[in-house]
Amino acid sequence: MELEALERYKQDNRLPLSITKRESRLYMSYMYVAFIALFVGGLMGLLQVFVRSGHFQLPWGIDYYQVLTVHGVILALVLTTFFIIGFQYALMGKTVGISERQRRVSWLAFWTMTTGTILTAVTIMLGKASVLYTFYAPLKAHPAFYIGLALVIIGSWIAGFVNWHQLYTWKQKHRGEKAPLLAFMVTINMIMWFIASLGVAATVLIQFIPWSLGYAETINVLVSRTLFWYFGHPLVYFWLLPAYMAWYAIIPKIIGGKIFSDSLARLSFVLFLFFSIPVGFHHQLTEPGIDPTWKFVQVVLTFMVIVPSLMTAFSMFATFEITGRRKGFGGLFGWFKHLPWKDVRFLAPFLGMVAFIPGGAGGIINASHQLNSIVHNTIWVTGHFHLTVATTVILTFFGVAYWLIPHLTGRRLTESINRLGIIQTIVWAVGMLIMSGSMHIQGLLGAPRRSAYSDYGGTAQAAEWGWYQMAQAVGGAILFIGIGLMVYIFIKLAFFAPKGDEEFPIAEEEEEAPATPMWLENWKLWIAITAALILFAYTIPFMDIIQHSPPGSPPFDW
Ligand code: HAS
Ligand code: CU
Repeated sequence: MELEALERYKQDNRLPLSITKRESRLYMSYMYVAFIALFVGGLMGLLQVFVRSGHFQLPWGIDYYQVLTVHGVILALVLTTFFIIGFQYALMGKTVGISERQRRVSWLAFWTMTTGTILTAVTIMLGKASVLYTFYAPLKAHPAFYIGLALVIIGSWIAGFVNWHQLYTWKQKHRGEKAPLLAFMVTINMIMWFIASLGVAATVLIQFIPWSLGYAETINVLVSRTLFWYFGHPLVYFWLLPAYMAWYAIIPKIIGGKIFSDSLARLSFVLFLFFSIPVGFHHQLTEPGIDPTWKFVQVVLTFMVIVPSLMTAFSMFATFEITGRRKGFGGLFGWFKHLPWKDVRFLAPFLGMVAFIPGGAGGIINASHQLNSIVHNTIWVTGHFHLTVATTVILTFFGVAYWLIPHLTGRRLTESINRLGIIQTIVWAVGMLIMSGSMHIQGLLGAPRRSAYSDYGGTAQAAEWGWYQMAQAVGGAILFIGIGLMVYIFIKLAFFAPKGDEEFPIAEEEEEAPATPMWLENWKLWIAITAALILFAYTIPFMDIIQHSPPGSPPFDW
């Protein structure tokens, strides 16, 4: 009873709440699935880089594309979604609390997602869905693959509804107050995710499932790709925004500083909501059948979505500099020295930020129509997303795991685990530098993505790729060591580290910063603007696609 009173006191006074054992179990369940996925997906990655080196063949008749599908689905879709939802739940639990009922419904979300994951994974393992993570039509998978994916999405929606309800419940008790920053951010990310995943749900339910069940003979390829990319681009921001949550609200605490600007952070998230979705055409720039004018419109909107990332970069530098100067480190770059380089909770996300400088620049290259025609469908793009999602996002998630896992399991991040974590971070950064660097160069030399090894009949061009393919294998092998280390650290933090009370770091706002204006929480307006932008960017070209697309394609079955 006393504990309850304490929690109520904390809630009334907007203090971070405690996470109960029962809640921890929920959040940890997501983490277990995420880290199992990391291991399985990482192993597949290792096999791929070996195959592509030209010196290794998969045993027992295993198919390269089957391995590649496991890799993409299990890492890009399963690992990310489970980690994000578990992490976001923890953020909500800590800032606005979770009720008994909300917690119970959250288990429904977990089991729906897990059932979907198992269904999809088994279908791929049986060789019935070697269609890669983008499952482009007319590649056809067994219906269970699509049904499994649909369940993962539906489960994530349930999680989103719970998150919104958590904030709503809190608001009822705190009328007229602004939502805690992290709860605001989670809410935005789940709104964006919900609106975006309607696109993939539509193509899966209306096109893929009936077609794979044999009720429809053909499939409209262009419609399916357009609906997929309507979802596929915001998907990458669904991965990025939780990393930004950690950068804005958690890293400042870890370095002993404060949040540079609460309003700037909120505004950047609102801008992500606006501009993440109406930009899918930048993945279809080389596709015939879409009017170039509308490609241009969506490219312009893509350049808009770069703005909130630049705001984030600005904000990070400001936080680092202000904190350093306050600690008495003067000079032009003296403040840089104060950063806690030996704290893995900082180092891992920091290297993630550094990777986003070339990663984001590569994105701007991709989005430029003329340059896209040089890099599209080459392994450059694979290099790009290994910098963005597999370095920036994942290193930040690892950085979060170092304190979140022990916090949830009542353990401690010991000195020795911290040291191992630093080694892990460096191994990851070096492995990725080699692998992603060689992918970028190889792509510029014309090497294709989404394809197994071939010397293309001994052509001179393919011969040019050789060394880079070897380097790719070296980088990939180093990364696999990184995965081994991370899984070991996870197990240690979850089950074996000494008992303790690890901090859940949430930074406070700068005192001098002006108060955050309440209009930033005008949800209805934000959703209306988002819908208007989507309708503007998609209505006419989509009608055009439906009316003029070529006849549907019969399945290409493995
Ligand atoms: Fe991308 C393809 C454009 C960001 C992921 N992207 C992909 C694919 C994935 C992906 C998975 O326009 C492949 C999909 C497939 O399978 O076909 N991308 C962009 C643009 C951005 C961008 C414009 N991408 C991301 C992020 C991802 C991601 C984030 C995952 C998390 N991308 C494209 C395009 C394609 C594409 C085309 C299609 C290519 C094709 O032809 O197929 C922007 O959001 C980037 C903006 C970011 C910045 C960087 C800001 C820097 C920051 C760090 C600050 C550092 C600090 C550290 C503070 C402008 C915030 C201090 C450092 C010191 C040194 C002191
Ligand atoms: Cu994109």
